[in-house]
Amino acid sequence: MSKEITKETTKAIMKEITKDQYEQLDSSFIEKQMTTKCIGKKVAYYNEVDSTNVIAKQLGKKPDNHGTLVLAEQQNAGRGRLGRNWSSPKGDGIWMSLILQPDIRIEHASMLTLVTALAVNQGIRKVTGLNSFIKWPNDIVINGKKVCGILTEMSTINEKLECIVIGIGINANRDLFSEELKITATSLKLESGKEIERTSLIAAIMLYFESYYGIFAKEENLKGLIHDYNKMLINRNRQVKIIGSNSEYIGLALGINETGALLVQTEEMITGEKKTVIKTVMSGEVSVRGVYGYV
Ligand code: BT5
Repeated sequence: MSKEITKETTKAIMKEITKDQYEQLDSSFIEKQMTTKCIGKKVAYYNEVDSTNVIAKQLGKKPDNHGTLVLAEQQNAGRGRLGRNWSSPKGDGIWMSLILQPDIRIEHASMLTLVTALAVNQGIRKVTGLNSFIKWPNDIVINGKKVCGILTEMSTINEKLECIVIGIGINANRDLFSEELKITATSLKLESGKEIERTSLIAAIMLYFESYYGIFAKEENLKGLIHDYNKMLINRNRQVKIIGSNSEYIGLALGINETGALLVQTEEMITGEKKTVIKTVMSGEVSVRGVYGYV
């Protein structure tokens, strides 16, 4: 049965067409925009993938892919941390994974999430002028809502590091979120009222990353980045709820230490007395929430 073409259906079709005319990403154009020495100099672009992190891990098995950036227009099975989903529709996001094949100790790899958060945050500020902040350890937030998430994974062979993959998901020009997501998520376009040129943002983030990564790699810690990171940390000097798998507690977030752990001041009963203690919270083990909301 054919459907009657009404004003409403025409409007809906036009909306679909416009939605499809997004700024198409182009790997050779992005490579030309890159002003880095190595990071993001090679770009592997895909129209549609399950997850750029999965592709990046496969490419990371081949040597000479240190710094290669995997980009996709759409992810059908985008991944968050701890088995969660990452919503990655076509055309209006930046879904990318950076491959690193560094000579660092395995236990230091998780610090790269924080190095990346700093780079993404600075890139967003530079290109959009928005006041973005870092929500420890892996989110970038604007006005209390999440605009970017980072997922660092690695592959090892015989306990030796094969590659590290840093997945970065940014809601760039997205207009709509599901009822559930719109409570905590936003996009750069919704916050700035302007369409974002994704290529410029990708290039800016890679440039910041290369510089911060160089500082991290000297001693394989965050000593040289703590000051900048803590300045951008939205949780700093705020009450946070630390949610572990078996317990949760509230405390005052003080900032990170040089291993990237969050220092949280709280009170505990020790031998019958209430004492102020500073807890060292490691990423991967917990979720952090504001006491009254997401941040
Ligand atoms: C993250 O996990 O924030 C890491 C997200 C990493 C995504 C990138 S995209 C490129 C690369 N390839 C992948 O497959 N992944 C990486 P987590 O902290 O666990 O947050 C996940 C939670 O964020 C979900 O449970 C939702 O509540 C929410 N969420 C899902 N999609 C979102 C979106 N597009 N924007 C904001 N929040 C979202």
